[in-house]
Amino acid sequence: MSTPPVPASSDSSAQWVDEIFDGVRYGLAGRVIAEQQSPFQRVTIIESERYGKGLLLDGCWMTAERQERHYHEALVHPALCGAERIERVLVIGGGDGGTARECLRHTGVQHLDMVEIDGLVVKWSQEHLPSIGAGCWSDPRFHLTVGDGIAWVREAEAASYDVVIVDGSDPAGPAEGLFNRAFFEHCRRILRPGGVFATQSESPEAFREVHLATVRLLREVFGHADPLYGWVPMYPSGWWSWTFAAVDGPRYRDAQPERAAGVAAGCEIWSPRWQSGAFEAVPAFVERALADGG
Ligand code: SPD
Repeated sequence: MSTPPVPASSDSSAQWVDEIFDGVRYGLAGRVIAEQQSPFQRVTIIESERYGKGLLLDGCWMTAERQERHYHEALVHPALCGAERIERVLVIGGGDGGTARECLRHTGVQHLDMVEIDGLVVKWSQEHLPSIGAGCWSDPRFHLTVGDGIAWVREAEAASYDVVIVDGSDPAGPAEGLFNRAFFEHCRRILRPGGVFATQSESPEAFREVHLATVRLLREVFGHADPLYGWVPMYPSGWWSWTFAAVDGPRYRDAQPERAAGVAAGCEIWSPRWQSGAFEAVPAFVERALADGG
């Protein structure tokens, strides 16, 4: 039986805007304010009641003004506080600017390349979500290339970055190639000794197999890789992960105090204490699956 649409609130223009995944809806009350098919994906900007303006790609939640810190702080600071040096940073994806913004809060970063495939994501993030990228767009250390991040990594010189961060969407469409062995091997090749790699690694609940496969593969390619668990309430299941990898040991697990002190006061979620707990919060089923190799 079909049910009539339910107004999201007393504001008659508000509707539910949902990501529908595996029989579950993850929705915000709000309204679509811009939508367009780019050469790569459907880009949607909404104005939500609870979390401010937000971005969806192909109907999947990417970010929102009043929730993005859960995601960007968790992705960036374990890497930037763990690498031996942080002069040169590469961000693949990240077109809303939030990852670059958090990286550039570290004064030790001298040069940041960001390679985002979809120019419309950058343009609309600058226009509609300016608080997310904030000062990154005009920071002289920031260098944006609208292009293919997979090709960039393939063509980059060996040992040319201290930190490589992948801020992509789910492994379908333009982000599919950001989860495979060849891509991770190039990321390892372009890291300097003492470098750290970081990627969003999906939900241990909603994307269980992708999550496990990503952690296993990163361990094989880098030698050391560990997932960190947190929450992004608008994403499928709300339970999210980021995985960090390094060649010379799990240096991403312990935040260097001086670097941490430089950014912690400006964080909403991340702190060295939160990070320690989040690396320890490995669900039992993940621990078993990774130990079994099964
Ligand atoms: N299922 C959503 C995964 C999205 C990861 N990237 C978000 C982009 C935020 N900068």
